[in-house]
Amino acid sequence: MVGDKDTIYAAPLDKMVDFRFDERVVSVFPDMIQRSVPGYATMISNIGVLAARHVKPNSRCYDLGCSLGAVSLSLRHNLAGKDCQIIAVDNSAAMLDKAREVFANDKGDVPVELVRADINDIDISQASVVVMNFTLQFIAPELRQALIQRIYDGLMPGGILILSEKLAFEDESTNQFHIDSHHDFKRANGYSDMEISQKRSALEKVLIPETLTVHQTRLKQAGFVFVEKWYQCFNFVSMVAVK
Ligand code: GEK
Repeated sequence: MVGDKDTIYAAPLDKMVDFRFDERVVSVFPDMIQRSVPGYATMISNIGVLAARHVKPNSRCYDLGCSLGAVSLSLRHNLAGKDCQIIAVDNSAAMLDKAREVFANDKGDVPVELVRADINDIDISQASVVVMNFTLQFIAPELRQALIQRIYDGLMPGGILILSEKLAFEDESTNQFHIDSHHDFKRANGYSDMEISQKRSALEKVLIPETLTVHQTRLKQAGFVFVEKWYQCFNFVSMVAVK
């Protein structure tokens, strides 16, 4: 996937507005996420690998908060011939319009349905794989347990949830270590100190990270029998939970 270079926060902004997934973000999204999330490409390709082991015949695979469909593409290319269907959901019209173009140019044969909806409202059923790749962090914390429970309830026995999140750490020095390392990663990828700081302010009330313990406890409380962190780079983690 190609797009423009992310320069959204490159010039000083008079007024800081909360981050939104609008047309401007969509046009730079592949560049933005690649330069902002350490390990993004590794996570995307291995989500397909993990899914291939756990997918079941005649089942659905959900990509919740699909953005431009990177996870769905990875699923599609790893699940050929597996008798499943992919349902990719996002509530940003701008994201889904662009995602439609992405899938129109993709040759995979696993059916993909793109749905514009709030993931808190959709039906989840007959699922063998559910992926939330950096989406739960944008859901209001008080709604998170109910969403994880609906995912658990909609999964077949043995089905999996892959959950990737930006983490917070209880211990202040550990937290600071990861924040500083992440900012170094962004600097190494060409973002200026001003871009890093303006983006941080824009995300402050929108992206609410939690600790690994909070995530693990929530997943166990929903009923998942196996919960494992399979990837971490700095404060970015991906977990797998098996029903
Ligand atoms: C990737 N998974 O490339 N309902 C539906 N979609 C939502 C909601 C909601 N309530 N809240 C946020 N979103 C992708 C990256 S980005 C992560 C996911 C990031 C959507 C939002 O519109 C956006 O497209 C996505 O969740 C989060 O692997 O940009 O850091």
